Amino acid sequence: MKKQNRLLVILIVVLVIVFPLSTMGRPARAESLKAPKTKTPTPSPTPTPGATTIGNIIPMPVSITSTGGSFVLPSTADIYVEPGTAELTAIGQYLADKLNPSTGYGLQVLTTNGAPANGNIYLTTVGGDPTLGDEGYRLTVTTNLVTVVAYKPAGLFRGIQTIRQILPAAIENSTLQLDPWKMATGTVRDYPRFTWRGSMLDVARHFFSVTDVKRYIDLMAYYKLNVFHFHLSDDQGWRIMINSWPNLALYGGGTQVGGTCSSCYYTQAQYSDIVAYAQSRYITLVPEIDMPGHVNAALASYAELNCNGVAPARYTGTNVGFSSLCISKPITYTFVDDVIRELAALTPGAYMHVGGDEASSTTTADYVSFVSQVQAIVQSHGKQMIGWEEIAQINGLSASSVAQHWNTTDSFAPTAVQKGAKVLMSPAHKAYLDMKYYRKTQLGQTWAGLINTQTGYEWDPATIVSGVSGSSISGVEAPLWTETIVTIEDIEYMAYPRLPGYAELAWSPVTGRNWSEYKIRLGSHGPRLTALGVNFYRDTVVPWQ
Ligand code: TNX
Repeated sequence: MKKQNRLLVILIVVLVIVFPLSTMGRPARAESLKAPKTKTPTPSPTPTPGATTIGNIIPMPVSITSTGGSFVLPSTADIYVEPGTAELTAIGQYLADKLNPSTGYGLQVLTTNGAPANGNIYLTTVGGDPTLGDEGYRLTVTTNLVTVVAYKPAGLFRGIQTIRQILPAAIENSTLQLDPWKMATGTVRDYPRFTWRGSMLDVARHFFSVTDVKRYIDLMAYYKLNVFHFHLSDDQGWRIMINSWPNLALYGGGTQVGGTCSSCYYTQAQYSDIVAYAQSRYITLVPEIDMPGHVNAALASYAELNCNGVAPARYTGTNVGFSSLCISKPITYTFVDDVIRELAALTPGAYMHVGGDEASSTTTADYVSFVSQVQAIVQSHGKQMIGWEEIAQINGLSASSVAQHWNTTDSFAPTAVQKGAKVLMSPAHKAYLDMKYYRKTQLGQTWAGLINTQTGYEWDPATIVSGVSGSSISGVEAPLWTETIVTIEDIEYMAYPRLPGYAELAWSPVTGRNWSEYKIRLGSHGPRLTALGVNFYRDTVVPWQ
């Protein structure tokens, strides 16, 4: 007997002793007959030559243990969930939809009680560890089975992104690719550092279709982001139909930076479709109606909202800080109440973003009076207020309100914390996706500085503002303002590769995080982003594969 064959026989004997036949589940499929079904993850006894370790996951997981073997997804594989869980079936289907185009395996979502036969993927909340939280998960890859266990469905969804990332990059192609689909064996134990890990998209300066918005959301999901902040109104356009004030969309939605824009708003049905799309990716949508400044589109749509009763022309430039709602007029608050009421009814998430930035044509006294009333309106509709950090100036700032830090100095972030509110970190010189990478970058702005991929990554949300740390930080958000951004390709160019870095700042433990290691991991995502069709910027500080 050849040495190799002898080893194989010894191995089979050892396996039969360790796993008696009576404990085996229903018959395993042909390609995995030799291997026992494992209920408890155990290190692979047969390291496969050439097998790698589990790596190159963004955001970096809390802990990874590699066991040196490999799992090869067989063509017969399916995805198993516990019966009676429509939500888990939907999560399984999301994974199937990601894996089927490139593998051609036609993975189906089937139900099981307990672990399925070898050669499958198993997603379960049975035995999920509550200490890992709502988004935590444990992924175990043995030579036989891929298992994600999570306390909540959201954790399974996050774990699925890890499965995608430890498969070969070609898995993300939308057309049939060559197998084998090999994954390194081991265990990933993971949960997020912050509960708010977001990105904002400005659809007011330039309008983007429902398809584009969904594309943005789906790419966010790949990096485990969980909040989509939707900047729906600004001087240049109003993008959501409000039934009680229809001209906001019908007239105010007719312009964008540079000129007119035909029907550039979302119907309420389209908005709800986007909300549901985000929700199915465990991403909470936070709508923003910017006020009392950044309201020229609204003022142009309704003369009565202006202090002088005269509607200004619509605006298609890029200046900021010139418009304001009329703080002293009662109809202003009827308007705010109607808008927030309609939006709150369409929005399952807890937060309403009310803007509040750059209200330089409003006096501080008026600003404070206005935002105080807006906070009460938001709360009367059962929601919590979030606004840009200037909102921290109001006297009765609720502990449930959130101030979004965006200035390049500490600004009002410390004030918000002193008043017991939380701060969301979006410092413009670190986290603004509309800042140019380099002086010569064709798109974007420079007012907050140049932000290459390294600058965007090398900061910590817990130390960026003095005195604002620990539990007073709700998380990290990277806003993409679109004065210079016109197409989805532009969006992708500015967001990638920086957004994965912000996702890591928001998810991964700070200890052990460093650019020299991250840039290599990010470089390994080049083929993934290519397979996903992302128009990413090949920043030369990253060693792209
Ligand atoms: C500042 S950041 C703004 C936006 C602009 C952006 C451009 C903030 C709260 N306001 O109105 O679009 O700069 O970078």
